[in-house]
Amino acid sequence: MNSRKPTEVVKDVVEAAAAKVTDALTPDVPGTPGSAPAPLEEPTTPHGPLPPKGEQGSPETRTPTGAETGAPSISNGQQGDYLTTAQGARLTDTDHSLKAGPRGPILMQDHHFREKITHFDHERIPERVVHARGAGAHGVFTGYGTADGVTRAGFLAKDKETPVFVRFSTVLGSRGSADTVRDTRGFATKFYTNEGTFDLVGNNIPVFFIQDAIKFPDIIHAAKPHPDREIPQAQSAHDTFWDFVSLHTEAQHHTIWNMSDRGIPRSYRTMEGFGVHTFRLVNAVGETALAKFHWKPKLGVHSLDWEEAQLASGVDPDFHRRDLYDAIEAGAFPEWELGIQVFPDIGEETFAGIDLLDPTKIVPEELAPVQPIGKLILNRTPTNFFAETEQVAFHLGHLPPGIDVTNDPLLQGRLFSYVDTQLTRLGGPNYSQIPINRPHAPVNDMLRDGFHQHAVHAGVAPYRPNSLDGGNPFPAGVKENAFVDVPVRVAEAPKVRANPTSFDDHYSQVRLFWLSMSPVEKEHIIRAYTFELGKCYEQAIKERQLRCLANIDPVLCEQVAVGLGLPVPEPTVPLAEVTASPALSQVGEEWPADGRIVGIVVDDDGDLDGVDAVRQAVFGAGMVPLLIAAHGGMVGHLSVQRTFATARSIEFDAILLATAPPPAPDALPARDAKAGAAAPVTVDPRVALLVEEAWRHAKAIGAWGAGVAVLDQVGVAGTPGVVTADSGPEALAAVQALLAAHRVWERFPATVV
Ligand code: HDE
Repeated sequence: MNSRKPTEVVKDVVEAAAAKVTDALTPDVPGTPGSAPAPLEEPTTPHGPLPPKGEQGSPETRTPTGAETGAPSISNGQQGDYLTTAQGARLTDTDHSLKAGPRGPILMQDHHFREKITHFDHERIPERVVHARGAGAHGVFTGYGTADGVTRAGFLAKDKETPVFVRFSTVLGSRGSADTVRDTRGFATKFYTNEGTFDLVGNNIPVFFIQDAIKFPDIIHAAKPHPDREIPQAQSAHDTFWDFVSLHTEAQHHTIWNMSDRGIPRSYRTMEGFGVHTFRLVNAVGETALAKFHWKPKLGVHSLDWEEAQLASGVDPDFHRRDLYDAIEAGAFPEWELGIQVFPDIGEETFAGIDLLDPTKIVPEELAPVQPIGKLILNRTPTNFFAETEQVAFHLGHLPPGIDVTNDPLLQGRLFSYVDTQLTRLGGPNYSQIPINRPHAPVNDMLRDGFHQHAVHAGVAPYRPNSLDGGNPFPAGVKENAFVDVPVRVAEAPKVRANPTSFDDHYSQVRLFWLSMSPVEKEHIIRAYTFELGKCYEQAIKERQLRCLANIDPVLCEQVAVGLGLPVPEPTVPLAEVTASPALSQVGEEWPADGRIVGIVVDDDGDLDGVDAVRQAVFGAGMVPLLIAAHGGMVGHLSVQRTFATARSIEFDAILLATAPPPAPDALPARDAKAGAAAPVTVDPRVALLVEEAWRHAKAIGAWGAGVAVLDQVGVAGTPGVVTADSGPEALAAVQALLAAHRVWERFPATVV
């Protein structure tokens, strides 16, 4: 037996492996797969599992009923130096099945073979019916104490820190679909509060397609791939989606948000989040208020360009997932403020004429400001995707004392759906005992048995009242901080399948959204509708949606009609008189550039000292520099992260050119179509393409020294957001200033106002 502690052995192995790799070849950019560099030869000296990467975290080790165990989380998954069976018996060989002779049949008695294959056969679980594609991260929430007057929820108290797990997602695509498709994004947060877990299961869009939960299967069936061919994957640009939303006009508000830049976020880090429904808050003396939850990203709300999003779907389908994890690894921790809009709870459940129970309506921030109540920082990536991101189970019925639900008919239906779905997805009723779902508050329920029961319950009386277990567990009162349902009065009314008439207004807020957009955002909305409807086959569906657009705005309708080659219909309802809400626009301010990716084109003859200085300055500014050169390995004393063959513009927020590299030896169209250029070129065509695409996507471009020649060749010199400077650091400073506004929108003047 090895007498040394596993951690000591691990440390030696990591250090020995690291020593073999030169500093120059281990760039301090995020994304390396393991916690130690891989040695060239296969390691053969037994030692324990390597530790997770520095930025990785796991669920705290808690018992199934929420008690701290004190065990390090790494001991959860695997331990010991040797390969074993699931029962811990050490194995000599996992490469050969047990056979009757080397050429004979496999023997039934080969337990290791059967165990390995059987387990493999069952590795997959059903993916989520919606929000299947997602990425999670751990973090911490700190209360500001500013919500104390309206809610007694303890996790919002001043400086109170609560661990959280957040899962971002798309809605429509299957688990392996691309991140950057046009879609709504999920923004679900699990707060492990010591008064019980609170799940805020929201989206990046503050309204929803439907007003009643019973319509959820309809919108999802319409938006998912067609049932016959199962295409298109993760898209709304198809007939069934537009068929439904053009007939079911309460969906028009959500649809315009999806057609806006909100449907193609730059990053999970640059999304707002919304609880969507109105919740009811209860303070320490039992007073209630109505509230809507908002997440405000520190970096501002930013989006991709549509062509960029489409390219990313192929070039890097994991674009958002990678961005989230790379940013955390680089120390650019994503950050949001949680805020609430608060409304008096005076019976009607309306505010400024807006029905607070209608989930297709917002309350403009200008009418009810968002008041910050706490801060969320994501600072750890998961150690294991399946265990954490796939198995996390949210439910908006997971509420701590101080936060309660309202009668929003969408919310009411969701209260049913989330438990129901986990029963199939996670294989039974005990999914709260899976490590990522374990509460951090003491659990004493009377739920027993069932598939995958992890708790070893003592006692004989899981029922109440009992005397055999001494009466335990006892009901708590308000004094003991119990969750008390607010005794809201329910109006006497007939039992009906109907909506309140206030839900009938389907267009006023759609128009409000449109009128709140800046000109460039309006251009993007026009192109999105035109693209999506242009992908439909049925003429009637396009015409029907144009009728809806006529009820939103004549300019929008006309521009889309022109693109579709169809006549412009007349509105069927009067255009609503609305006041724009500037808070809905994404442009016009300046934001920090943390975690942004700057691509720097270099070659052996370029200003390498200047590039080094820029690289350091990019790191210093909390961004990530990626050097792009003709070949991998080293250029001078600098390590290269991307080559002309592997780089694509979508990966970079800005491009800096230190050189105008001539076509590299592999600039052969037969080998790399990107190298194909119709006319002879002096600069490598892949570099020219990089710059052209970045320019088309309104990105900042900077050049110094020899790099300036690329701008001339591509024909973008002197255009807005294309800067030249005498040195690398000066070029970077100019590009950084442009990055603060996210994109150089003025490069492409808008035609609508
Ligand atoms: Fe969901 N939703 N939803 N939803 N939802 C699910 O639960 C459902 C709705 C949202 O990262 C499912 O565990 C119904 C609105 C997010 O794990 C399912 C209705 C909002 C996530 C379900 C809605 C959301 C889900 C699928 C109509 C924004 C991903 C897997 C009444 C406020 C959570 C699962 C994660 C997931 C049902 C509408 C957000 C089937 C019936 C509105 C972020 O239970």
